[in-house]
Amino acid sequence: MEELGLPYELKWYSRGKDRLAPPAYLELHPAATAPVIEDGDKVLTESAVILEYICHRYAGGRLTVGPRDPNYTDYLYWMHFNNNVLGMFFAQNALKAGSAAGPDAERYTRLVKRRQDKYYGYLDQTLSDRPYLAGPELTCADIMVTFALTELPLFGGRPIEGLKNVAAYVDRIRERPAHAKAMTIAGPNAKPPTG
Ligand SMILES: N[C@@H](CCC(=O)N[C@@H](CS)C(=O)NCC(=O)O)C(=O)O
Repeated sequence: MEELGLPYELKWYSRGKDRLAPPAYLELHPAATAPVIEDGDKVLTESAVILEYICHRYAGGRLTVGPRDPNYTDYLYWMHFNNNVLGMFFAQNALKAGSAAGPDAERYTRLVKRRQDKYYGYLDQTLSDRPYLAGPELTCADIMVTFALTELPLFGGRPIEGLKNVAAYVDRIRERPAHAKAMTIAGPNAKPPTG
């Protein structure tokens, strides 16, 4: 919303003592995943869905790439990159929690490591010749992927150490006024609004 300069209201839901989403958040949507948006009587989850919905419905397709554009496949691929990242993240957490043991644990550990190495390696390689993932301009694909690079490591996701082009890309994103403002309002160090 900050990148598009559109008006919105941010609602804050504090976690319960169990560190899970509170009942009011579950009432909003049974998936209880973040993010969730409310637009009139519509309630939407899934970040990729939310991004495309807002850009097409309220911004004439800005920040998106169309099927006839030459960079469409790049856009599509990076829009969905988090499917892999989050899969690895949850597998890693399950392994840490000890839900897999013996040969299974060993196999999954190797699988996660191999995927992490290859996927993040491909990300770094992609960013060697372009400032943003789908080309010269920021798109929703960058908004999708940035979360995995800046926020997920705070919860145990793969850090970006050793990935030179990714590190420069993250700096580039952080320098954007819209990103900086969004982080002030809703980033990991943001405080709930008072009153
Ligand atoms: N595929 C979903 C994944 C959403 C997701 O798992 N979000 C995390 C936060 S980043 C979540 O809701 N975790 C549960 C929790 O934090 O309680 C999307 O892209 O929106």
